[in-house]
Amino acid sequence: MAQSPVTVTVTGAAGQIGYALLFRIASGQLLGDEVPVRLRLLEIPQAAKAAEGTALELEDGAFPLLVGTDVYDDATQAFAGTNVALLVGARPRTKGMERGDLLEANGGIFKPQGEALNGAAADVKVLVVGNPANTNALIARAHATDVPADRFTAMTRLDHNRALGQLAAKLGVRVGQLSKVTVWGNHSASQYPDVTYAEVDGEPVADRLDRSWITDEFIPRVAKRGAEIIEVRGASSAASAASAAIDHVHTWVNGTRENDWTSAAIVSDGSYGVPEGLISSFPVTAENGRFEIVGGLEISDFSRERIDATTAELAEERDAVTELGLV
Ligand code: NAX
Repeated sequence: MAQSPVTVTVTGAAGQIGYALLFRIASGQLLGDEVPVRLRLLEIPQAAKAAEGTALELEDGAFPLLVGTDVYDDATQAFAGTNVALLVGARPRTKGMERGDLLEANGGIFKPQGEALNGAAADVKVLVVGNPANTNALIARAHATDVPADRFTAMTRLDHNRALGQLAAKLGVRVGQLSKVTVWGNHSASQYPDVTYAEVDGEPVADRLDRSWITDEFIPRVAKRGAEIIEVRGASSAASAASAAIDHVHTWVNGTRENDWTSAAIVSDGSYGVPEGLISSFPVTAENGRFEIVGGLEISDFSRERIDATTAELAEERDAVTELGLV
């Protein structure tokens, strides 16, 4: 029997990540090459026409799995009955903007989108990409009272993929040979990319990596890679961010490899000293459409210090949006 179409809503659809993302979803890379997809593009009214243009191009792509594309400037309509919600559109920090202003401006986006997500399908999965991603996810979750907490995630898969890329280059192996790399915490420069448990072809590699490379090169390079891309490319990461969003949802739906894990920011259950309710990146496995935090990892003092620092930043952001009445 033919599978019924899955509805995927992408916000910020006319932006640069949206443009890189939509064609990959339409080609079947998000959910699998046998799953028909119906796309919904949500934009602000000023950018809806550009999104209409992308919808025309999607039609011209003649994607066998694409059932159709609709453009909206209203979140309630765009999320009604949706199965996968990719929240990419956000308010960037502009010159002179304080952190509080940024959080408030994004609260103005993610609060109503959270409310609108109450009308999504019972199985909805939400990925927040728009920055500050973890805290925007926290805001949306607080207002989507009908949606179970475990459906809210924020994207640290790009950081995870960046960590894999750097480690593979250092060891002279393919990314596919690597497993058990983790990114902890916030999608910000405070994140902690962790190679303590990393393996190549199932063999631990921590002993082959000297501490100064980890501390002085690997961690800062991964954590500040976004700035490096802007410096070199002249624009922020787009195709790699879209690729990571595809990976995140594909893993969530289809599961992680055996003897491996990935990184995703999910609602903390209190594991590893991360306060319950914070949306923080953990090592996670996925099975039957659910993420689960990898339990029982021994945390060294070196790691503890870094996990605590990024967790403290997330707690500060949560406190700031609580004060602003956004959660
Ligand atoms: P762009 O500025 O190219 O596009 C953003 C789009 O969002 C615009 O078309 C805008 O009209 C739309 N938008 C704004 N408010 C909206 C709303 N209320 N509803 C629907 N659409 C709305 O940004 P782009 O480069 O595509 O980046 C999008 C977001 O991803 C940014 O917040 C960016 O910081 C964030 N990123 C997150 C990453 C992550 O790993 N979590 C990495 C890449 C990226 O930096």
